[in-house]
Amino acid sequence: MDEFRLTSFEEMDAATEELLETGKKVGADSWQLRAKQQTPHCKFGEQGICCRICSMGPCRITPKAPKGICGCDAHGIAGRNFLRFTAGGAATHSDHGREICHTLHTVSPNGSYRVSDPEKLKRIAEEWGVETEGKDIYDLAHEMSELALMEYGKPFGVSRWLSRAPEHTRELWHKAEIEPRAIDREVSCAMHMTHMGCSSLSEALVRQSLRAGMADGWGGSMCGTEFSDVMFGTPMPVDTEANLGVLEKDMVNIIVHGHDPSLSEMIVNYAEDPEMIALAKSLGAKGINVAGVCCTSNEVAMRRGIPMAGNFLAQENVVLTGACEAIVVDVQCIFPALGPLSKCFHTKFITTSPIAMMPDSDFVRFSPESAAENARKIVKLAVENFVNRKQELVHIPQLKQKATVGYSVEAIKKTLDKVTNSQVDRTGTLKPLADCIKSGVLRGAVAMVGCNNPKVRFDTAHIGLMRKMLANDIILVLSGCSAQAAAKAGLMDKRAKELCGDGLKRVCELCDIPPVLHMGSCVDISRMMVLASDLSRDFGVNISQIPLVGCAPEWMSEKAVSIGNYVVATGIDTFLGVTPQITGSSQMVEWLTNGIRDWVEAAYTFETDIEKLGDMMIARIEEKRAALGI
Ligand code: MSK
Repeated sequence: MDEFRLTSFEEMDAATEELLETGKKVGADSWQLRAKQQTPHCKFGEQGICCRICSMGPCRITPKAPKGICGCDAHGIAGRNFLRFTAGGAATHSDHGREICHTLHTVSPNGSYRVSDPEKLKRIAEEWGVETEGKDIYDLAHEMSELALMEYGKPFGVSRWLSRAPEHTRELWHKAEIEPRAIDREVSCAMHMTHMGCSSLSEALVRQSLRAGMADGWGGSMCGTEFSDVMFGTPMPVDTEANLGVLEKDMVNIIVHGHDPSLSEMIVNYAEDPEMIALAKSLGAKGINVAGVCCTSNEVAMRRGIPMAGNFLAQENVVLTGACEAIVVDVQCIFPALGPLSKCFHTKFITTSPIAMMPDSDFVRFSPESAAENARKIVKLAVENFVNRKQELVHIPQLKQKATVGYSVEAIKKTLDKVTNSQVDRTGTLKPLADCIKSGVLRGAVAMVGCNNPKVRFDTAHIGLMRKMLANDIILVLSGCSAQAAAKAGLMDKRAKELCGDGLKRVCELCDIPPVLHMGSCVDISRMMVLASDLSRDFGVNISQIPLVGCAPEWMSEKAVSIGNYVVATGIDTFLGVTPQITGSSQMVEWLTNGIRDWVEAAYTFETDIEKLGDMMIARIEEKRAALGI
């Protein structure tokens, strides 16, 4: 076995520099260049005190002009902006979840989509009080998809998924009036509240921000995750590889990018079709290689072992290799820059959703009803493009690491069952994990999530913080682009246990796991909410008392704010390495970093110095331990 070592930042930067050199030869633009052109950023925007909500303005708050034309102050403006930001994220994740529910409605035994995990479907049905006895599994799937779709617009009641949370947490939500009602209602209500002449009270705007976030994490995202598992399988540990070196010089490379597994699953199926492989071979390729970028990558990696080419800020790099026949995208986190960039190479930039249409792309409209036909067409387009590759532009950086991914909550419990649970008859629980934390073998856990952001040197905050946690015997669960950062660097290789403190290393050896556990895409942070809820029960304490914190060190998107809001609202202190655009309002800063603690027993910490951020996270974990007397 080759010797294990992490890929360094210097190696990654050098690889990017080489690719940018190729880019210069063909006149390509890059995010690095555009980020330079956009700095310094507008101070009003950065502090959240520019209001564009009506056409009397835009109004900007300054010492000389402390109120907008309507009289709204900095607190109201920053608060409204924060709530709209959250609503954007909640809408996005939740609409993804809705698409998945619609896809579930199309399942049939001989169709493009089938039920892969009937047991999970039955479990959810029972949770929702739906009779399963003697019911055909496809009839049940259709019934459940209709019920799930009703979650988006039901006139009365609160989200069905809330029943998964411990009673204490549910009581807090009820008292704070942040239980999400229908998913769409919370987004709609956020837009209503922020319309000119509605809410300008920071407290009310923060409260709805948490509620809209909850509609995402305990609503739309949970629909997306759970019903994706039903259709495509609940992730279980699987080996894969990560970083740009997963692209193959002699093969047709198809990159899937975005978030929705309905498309990527079908692309993977057709890339394995003997007819397509024969076509590729007839055109001089050795075969077809599918790799992923961003959360689509997480989806197909953890269910199919498809390699991960890169995370958010690596998306242009895959095209710059000159070896990408097609970059096929669905929705979210896709740079519009990919169109013009692809035109500098032979790459086909294929958009597939009316929700994410972009210039300079080939649009192949994808729908669950015609999924097979669409996917076949896309794979064929990519394969036929192989002959157009310009060999003189091909340069694939040889950076690649092994990774074990696919730790759903079910997979974590199964892993524990194999090691310890079965011996003491407590299968299906997280009790061994709770015991490890109580005894101090593990000091605690961190849920690290989120994107990349050009404001932070690419991946350094993710990796720096992860290494610090591991050395301090703190286990990590990861999702989204944070998970890919870890995989690219080598932290999802089981041999990375060598970087851990003695306690965590022992746990990794016993359980045969990497020290950072891949839990999926950004929608799958809902899995972490279920994990925290189950851990709270098995630990015998409230979620907020568990030595567990959340962290998004390089976040950038509206979705990330929505996520942050539901993680905090669930009782998990959350640490951000990029400050949200609210600092123009002392009230907003106070509410988010302190005030909300009275409602949900957790709050945010913002700190851009990553060393300090890590120290604060460890200190918080240790405080929680001390409070429990462990
Ligand atoms: S893809 S939201 S850059 S995690 Fe989910 Fe990555 Fe952030 Fe998009």
